[in-house]
Amino acid sequence: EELRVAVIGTGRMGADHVRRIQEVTSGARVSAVVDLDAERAKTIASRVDGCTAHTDPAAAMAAADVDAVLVASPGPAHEATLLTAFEHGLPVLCEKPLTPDAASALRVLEAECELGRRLVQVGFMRRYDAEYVRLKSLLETGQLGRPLLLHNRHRNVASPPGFTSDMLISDSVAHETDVTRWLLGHEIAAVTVLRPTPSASAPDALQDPQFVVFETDGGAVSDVEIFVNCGFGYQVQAEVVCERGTARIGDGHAMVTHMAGRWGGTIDQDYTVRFADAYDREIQAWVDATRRGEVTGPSVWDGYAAAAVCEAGVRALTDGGRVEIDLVEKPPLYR
Ligand code: ISE
Repeated sequence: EELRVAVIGTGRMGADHVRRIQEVTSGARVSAVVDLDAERAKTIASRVDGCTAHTDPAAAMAAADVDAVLVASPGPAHEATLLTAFEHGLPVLCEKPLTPDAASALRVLEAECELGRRLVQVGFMRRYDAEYVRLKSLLETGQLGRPLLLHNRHRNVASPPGFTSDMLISDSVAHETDVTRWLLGHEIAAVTVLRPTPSASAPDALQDPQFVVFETDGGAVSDVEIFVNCGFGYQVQAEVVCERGTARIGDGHAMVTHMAGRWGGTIDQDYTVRFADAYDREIQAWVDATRRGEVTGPSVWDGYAAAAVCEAGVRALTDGGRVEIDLVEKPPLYR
């Protein structure tokens, strides 16, 4: 049976996922789209056979021809949508962030625990990127010994309108909170944020770049350079320093050219391009698992931990100093 998916939110990611499900993913089709902007929902629905357009997520989730939900609306709208999906027992792929803060993430976590089974996969797509997967597999062999340090670089060409200094943490570094936890298998226990003099290319009053330092409960340190107006390309790199060696990804040397007295290559400009394959694999894995009646991938626990770390990170950015993170005890559902 083909999985009939309602896509909630048809902004940049939502519209890309509609295209992906229709053109790339096997075993699924989009049966409904939802957007507060009715015209936008109608336009996107009109491109897909048998797809209905809605402005209210609850109406789409109540429809008979919806088996699963992909949530790509803005973060503050996620909690209400997730709780409604739980009422209908619908499996969900929820784009990051799970919710904007720890308290709301915890409410979602408690609601899922109440159900007694997982319904949600959180959209931390880097876990499906071929290079990250290779790095994770290498660490798991133990050949390099214990990880001591993780260095992350996260650069965007330019920040979108309305992007705030807090969002460098809550929207961008959110990915490195998950990468750090997933690669190292540790929780993040404390965060410090340093603020270099902003780049002249950063829009008014934006604290860009920032340097974030995570301390983990396993004794490792993970740092993140986040620079969302670097101007030259979309770059995500990671290097793990272990007791017996190091491993690094994201150099983007897929093709090196030598020409006219120079050597070089090209740099992707955008995450929908750099992580296109990761998104493809993420959505395919979600569809496959859902059709088997399973839920895999990053969980609500991972979404909650990321929300708690980001909230502490924003506090560290604002107040300065080191902020500790206090997670609730991990419920059995996620162990
Ligand atoms: C955006 O929301 C993402 O998720 C991208 O992966 C990240 O690079 C960007 O900085 C965020 O704004």
